[in-house]
Amino acid sequence: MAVERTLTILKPDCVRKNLIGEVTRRIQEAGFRIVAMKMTRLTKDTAGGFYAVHKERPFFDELVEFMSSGPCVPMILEKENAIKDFREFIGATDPSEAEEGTIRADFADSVGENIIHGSDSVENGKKEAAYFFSEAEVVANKA
Ligand code: RTP
Ligand code: MG
Repeated sequence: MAVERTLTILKPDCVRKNLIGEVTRRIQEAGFRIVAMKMTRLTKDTAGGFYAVHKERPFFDELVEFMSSGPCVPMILEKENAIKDFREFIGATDPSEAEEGTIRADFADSVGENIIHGSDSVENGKKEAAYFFSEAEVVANKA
């Protein structure tokens, strides 16, 4: 299996609930290597740009409002089969449908406020990683 990178965001509800440590611990325990990480607060423009694919969806404004409501923690993670494995690890978008033991099943309150993001394809993972991190900020790229 190929080594892939995925972009995750510990969303503002994860930060507000003081779950940065617990979720990061689980990410590492599951074998994902953190190769870039920062804390930042998205503006409405940055949040809207990140989720631009959902621009026409009825929940878009709510999503932008939520994602810009407080600090969040984007990370680039590396692992064999990272994209699919991470989506399984975080669970379904709606926490009531997420498998037991997944991040969203354990910590998320609703489909709108669901703790964590995971890229849905290798290609989108690359775009999303570049949206948050410069090449120099990716530690695995440094000598
Ligand atoms: P994400 O992109 O954040 O990893 O989530 P996802 O792939 O599981 O779900 P996606 O369809 O890409 O939706 C992006 C985010 O929009 C919010 N959402 N709200 N109120 C709603 O019905 C609704 N549907 C989606 C969630 O925060 C979701 O993670
Ligand atoms: Mg998505």
